[in-house]
Amino acid sequence: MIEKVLIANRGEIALRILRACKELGIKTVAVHSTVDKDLMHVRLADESVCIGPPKSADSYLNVPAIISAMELTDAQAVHPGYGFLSENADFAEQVEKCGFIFIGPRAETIRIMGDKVAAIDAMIKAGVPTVPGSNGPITDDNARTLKIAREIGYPVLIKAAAGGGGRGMRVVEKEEDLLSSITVTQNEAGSFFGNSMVYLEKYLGNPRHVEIQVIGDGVGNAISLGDRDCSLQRRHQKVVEEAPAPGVTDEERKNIMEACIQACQNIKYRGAGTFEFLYEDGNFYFIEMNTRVQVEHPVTELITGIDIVKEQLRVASGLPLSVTQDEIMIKGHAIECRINAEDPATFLPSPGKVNIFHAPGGNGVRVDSHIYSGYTVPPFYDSLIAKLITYGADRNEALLKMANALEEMHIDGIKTNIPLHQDIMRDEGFRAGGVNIHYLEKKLKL
Ligand code: MV4
Repeated sequence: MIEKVLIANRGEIALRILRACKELGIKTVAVHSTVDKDLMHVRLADESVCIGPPKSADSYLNVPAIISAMELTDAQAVHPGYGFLSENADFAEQVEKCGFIFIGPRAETIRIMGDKVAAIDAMIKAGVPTVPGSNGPITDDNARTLKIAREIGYPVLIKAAAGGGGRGMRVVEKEEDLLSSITVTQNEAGSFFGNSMVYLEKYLGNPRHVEIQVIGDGVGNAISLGDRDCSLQRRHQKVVEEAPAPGVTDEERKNIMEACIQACQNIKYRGAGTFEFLYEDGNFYFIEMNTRVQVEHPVTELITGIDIVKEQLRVASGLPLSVTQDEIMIKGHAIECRINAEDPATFLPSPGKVNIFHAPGGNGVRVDSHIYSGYTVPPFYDSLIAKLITYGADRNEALLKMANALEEMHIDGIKTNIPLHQDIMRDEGFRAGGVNIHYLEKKLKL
């Protein structure tokens, strides 16, 4: 097992990683910006290094500073968490070139998945179902482009190969608009991502966002921990996630898990990963793969009993996965509410001092949070301050526990979106299960 890990992140995920390291007897190094010296994981880490000023570009994204901190503390490996450098292939490559372990996939894998055209190509080869589309870049042969779009059928969606997470997309309703929209999207992609490549997909009108968690050992073995439904989102920010996805049949689940496992085996995938699908009328359509641990990983941990971060640390150490696929049982139901420091009505960030934090508890209640009474939420980073996760024998029990836990949770001093979550837990459509990606935004407009 790796002996010392540097945690190149902050907030709740840094604390989550620190806890997994401690359980495995791994020494920890926290790196932090000047405003983050009072973070909970910095206090709990064996060592800490200040890597720069508040702005992320100067600290959490500062590759030389992070690699220097690894040298200085003699850390063996770096865990990037989510966001920041977690899906930066150049960072992963530099870490390995300097003789350290990157806790995640090989740089080459990160690079392939960062190029959505290459990712889709890899999925088609592995037999993972994808959205009907161009299955390759749009060229300057306009006759060919028009033919492809006509075969797909309108509306079509133009996507940037370097995009993802909702950036660099444009819907085209009719043929007259296709070529001009492609030019606009190519130009935007060129200036946003430094890569103007775009591709086409059939635009799905009312899909759900259902994703599959996988873990590979890097030498050809891979397992899947099932699915999560993340359809409840606003402006591409997930608000509530749950596992398993309501209404997905056991057979649908088994088939899509098998396809994802096959894809991981094909590319000798290493570490934790997520296959993102659109799910419509009982069919899965691959859109993107995330090569990091995700914010919503706890719902999967609760329904499988597997600690995803510990598996990441095992695999990065060159150890086998702790379980085989036939040992994985999906049991019960879990729901996660992302608690943000934001105004529940305007969604504007609400940083500042937390005078009182009282966490809920009880059987089936998990709180992943770095905040404490007296902690000041800085304005420089993501507004996620806590994840409240409940687990029940079935979805209804998880919902009941969530409503109770939200009522017990008390955060005084800053505004939070707890009232929004309470409203969602009472919402009839959400309670019925299986709402699509537009549901929350439509509800909020009422
Ligand atoms: C789509 C789509 C409809 N049809 N692709 C948005 C983020 C990026 N990950 C992919 N996205 C979408 N791709 C096709 N062919 C609709 C979306 C989409 C979406 C997807 C998942 C979760 C929330 C979303 C919100 C708006 C649009």
